[in-house]
Amino acid sequence: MVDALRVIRDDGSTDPRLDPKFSEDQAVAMYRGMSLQRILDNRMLALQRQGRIGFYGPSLGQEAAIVGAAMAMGPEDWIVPQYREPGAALVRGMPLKELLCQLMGNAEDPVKGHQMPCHYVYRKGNYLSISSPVGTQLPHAVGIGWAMKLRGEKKAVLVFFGDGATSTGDFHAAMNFAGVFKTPTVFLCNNNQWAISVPVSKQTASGTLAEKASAYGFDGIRVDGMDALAVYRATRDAARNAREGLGPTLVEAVTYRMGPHSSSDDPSRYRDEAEVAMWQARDPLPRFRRYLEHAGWWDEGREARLEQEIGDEITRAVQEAERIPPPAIETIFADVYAEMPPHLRQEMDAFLELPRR
Ligand SMILES: Cc1ncc(C[n+]2csc(CCOP(=O)(O)OP(=O)(O)O)c2C)c(N)n1
Ligand SMILES: [Mg+2]
Repeated sequence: MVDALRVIRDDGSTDPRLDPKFSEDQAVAMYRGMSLQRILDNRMLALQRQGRIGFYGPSLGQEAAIVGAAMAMGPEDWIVPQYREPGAALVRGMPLKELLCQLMGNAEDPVKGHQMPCHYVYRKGNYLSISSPVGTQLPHAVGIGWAMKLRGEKKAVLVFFGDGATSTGDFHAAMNFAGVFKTPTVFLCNNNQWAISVPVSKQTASGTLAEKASAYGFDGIRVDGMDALAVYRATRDAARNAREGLGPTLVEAVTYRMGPHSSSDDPSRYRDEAEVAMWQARDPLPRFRRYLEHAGWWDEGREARLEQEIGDEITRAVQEAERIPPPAIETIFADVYAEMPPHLRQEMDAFLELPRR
């Protein structure tokens, strides 16, 4: 791997120059966030196979890059997700049940089933709704940052995207605009080596993704994305600079998509198992656990209790969400206009007539 910022060493000790010096509570909260994301992923993939949810996109292997970055942002900042970051929504305080309701598209889904499953939104936590087209969230995030700047607010925006998104026109437009207007944007590229079946080597001829920032006139930094403290450190510093008016930063988190692209994908069709095994040895969870153990904050007992607690929490949320009925038919026609125009009302009335006929 090309040189990347690392904080947690193999033995669980940290680089003293870069260690963010967490308290035990902060460190455990970070591990909890990553474990929640991991256990949730496995449970949701199983739920999808049982036909209880329609679709799921896991983030197996990317927990450090997602939770580490989200925890580095302040409560007033905004998070603009890609589609693999329920872990970041949960960090912002989204209740697990609400997340499950979104996956089921039921009556308590905040977007009433109008979005695809896995397209969470958590307005209270400044967590923007997800856009399916690759890369379109990048100009959105720059626009939000620009608005903050025009209003004189000292806030920052964190935007997540993948290595594949760096090949889109939206990436270049967003990076260029952010550089010229010095918007308070933290570009967090999750370089997980694959864009469905396209490897990163076919995505770019650049040596790294981070170096693309220099063409737009700002800094790019490459971090070990399997090291939550390294991601936290780089994101926290970038967000601080953004709030201080110093402009954007591109953070390339080098990770690996250990699982399938989504519940509709079978990666054994296009990639070598040996590659997966190589990256599994760098799994961000055992890595962080070694850091906790080295600090004297963790043991088998705490691990077992955490797993049990998270498992029970997810079970409760699933049970509660499954009791909620689908959204009312009328909701299909709602939320299009502030006030429903006559032609739409006519369509709705005709539609509601159907079952009666
Ligand atoms: C504009 C557009 N083209 C194609 C797709 C289909 N698609 C969905 S995700 C994806 C790959 C994205 O890869 P990357 O940006 O590396 O993110 P990752 O899935 O690896 O997290 C593609 C091609 C899409 N959603 N939008
Ligand atoms: Mg990718």
